[in-house]
Amino acid sequence: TSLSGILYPRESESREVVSLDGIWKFLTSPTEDQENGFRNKWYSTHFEKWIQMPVPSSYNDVTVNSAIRDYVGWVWYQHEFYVPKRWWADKQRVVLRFGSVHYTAMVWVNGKKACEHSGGHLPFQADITQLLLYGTANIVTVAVNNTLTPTSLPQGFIQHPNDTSRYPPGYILFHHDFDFFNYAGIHRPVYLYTTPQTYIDDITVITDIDGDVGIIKYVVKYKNKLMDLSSTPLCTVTVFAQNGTRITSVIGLTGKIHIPKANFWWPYLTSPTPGYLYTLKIHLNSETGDDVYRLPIGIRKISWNATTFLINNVPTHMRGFGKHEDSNLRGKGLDYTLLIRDYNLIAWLGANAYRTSHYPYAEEALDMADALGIMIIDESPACTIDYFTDELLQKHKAVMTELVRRDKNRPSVVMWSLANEPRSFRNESRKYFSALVNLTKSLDTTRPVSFVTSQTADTDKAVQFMDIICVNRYPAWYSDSGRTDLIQLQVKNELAKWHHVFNKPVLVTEYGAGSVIGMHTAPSSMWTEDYQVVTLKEHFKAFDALYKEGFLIGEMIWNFADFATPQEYIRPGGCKKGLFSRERQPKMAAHITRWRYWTLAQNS
Ligand code: GCB
Repeated sequence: TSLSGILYPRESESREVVSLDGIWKFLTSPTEDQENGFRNKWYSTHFEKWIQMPVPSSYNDVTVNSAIRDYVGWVWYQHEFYVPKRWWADKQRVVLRFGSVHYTAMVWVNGKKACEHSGGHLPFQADITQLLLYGTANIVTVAVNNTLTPTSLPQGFIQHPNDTSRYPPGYILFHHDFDFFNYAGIHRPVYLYTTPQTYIDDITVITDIDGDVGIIKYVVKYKNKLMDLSSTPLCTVTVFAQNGTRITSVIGLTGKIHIPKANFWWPYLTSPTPGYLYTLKIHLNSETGDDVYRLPIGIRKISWNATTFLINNVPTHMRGFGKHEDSNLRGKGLDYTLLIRDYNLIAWLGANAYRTSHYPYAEEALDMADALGIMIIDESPACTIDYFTDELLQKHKAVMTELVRRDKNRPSVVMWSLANEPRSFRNESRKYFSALVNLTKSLDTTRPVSFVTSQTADTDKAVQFMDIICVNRYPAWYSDSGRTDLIQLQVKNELAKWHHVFNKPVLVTEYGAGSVIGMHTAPSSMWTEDYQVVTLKEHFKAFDALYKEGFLIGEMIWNFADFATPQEYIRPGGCKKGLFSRERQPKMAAHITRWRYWTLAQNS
């Protein structure tokens, strides 16, 4: 049986959506007795002792307790809620949906297991119709474990050191090789939503263009919960323009719609109406009643060849950065204020693209990208894979399947990134990535597939399978530290080599320098804002030369904003390569990037 759909919960005339966000009860398991909560069935009654925890949010930075900040293992959340009796009377199907819980989650409703999921950053849900009590209090309990293993994505490693002269018995040392803090908790919204018994389970939309005609191909999948239907439901699909005007309707669970003189989806600053969205209204009529779902769509076409990346047949350069879901206090918790602030800054910079480094971002963030015309490189949570095993590959395939299922209809998503900086010099990475590319291409034939390498054209074993070469490079930072005079020469030679060895377009997915906001020297030196500015400027010159050669398709700075890392002596309180501080205020580097990106936009 194929995976069910995971459509974003949206209200309609047939669906209700209720948010369970708010302040939940929270407690940690005793470190030395991780099974305690399971043995004593913490999910079957109200917690006896707890602290308050906001949802959505990471739990790490909310308290003043380092044991909670650095906790490794099972933590528990609990919340009480009500559902109306009429949902039962009206035979509604009720679904509980989590936008993301990091990393492993087990969910109980009124003491009964509802679902489990492993992998942060992607949604999961369960039909809880039969577990609910209608018209009286319900309890939802969620056990969350942030432990990463050699077969989780990303990978992590637990050590139990036995040197008792240095570590007490039972002491856990947890480490991972990726460079950001392993925030954990219920990170994204929790929703209850209803559907009728026969419901729209999934929608797949593929768009194309022909002259000024927009083409929308769609497939609607429905499911039927209880009885067998005696006839196939009637599906009516109506297209609405952005201003709400009805354009056309067709009938059928699959179909192809032509929109004459269509408004195509264009990236930011390439059209007066970037991010133009139509609405596809799906109306399913069956003997159990009607179900209605509205899906925003953008009409656009992606193509690429050995040198060029095109949107709607127009060669397109990406101007952007890598980001993180990261901010003070909330960690990776979705925050609407931060979300809108970030998009205001993206628009201010004149950027048109970013990579969801190093994991899939919140659906709410991608909604904004769809609507503003920001191109997204949609990355899986496979950061810094060290060891390649069949077990990990199976997990990675499952994650790519979940990611494509979630984001396949988004116009903003223009490329899949399978991983960031895996150890792709290892021979095992060849088979591993070839299998992953094949799987991803079988799930989506319309978008290029890549991963982000930190290897060289001579050592990398996996880039050969990719559509586009994505490279991270830190001249004058991690190599030849302090030597900004070498940047132009090194960047030009290296990127040209990538192209000439593989005959594919090249995208710089990371480069930059750390700067502590407010720190200055002349001449510039590492960690000052001046040095970050010089580093970027030298790269700009190299990129301009390479655009003339024709194979560079874009530039992405590391990083949009400063973010939290594990505590390390190479990081002054986190990764400081942001154009903005962690509080989202501009450094000098933001101003020169703004000047560059607006200039590039005007010349394109
Ligand atoms: C990288 C990684 C990124 C780090 C960055 C850095 O190559 O891809 O996750 O944050 O370097 O600043 O060290």
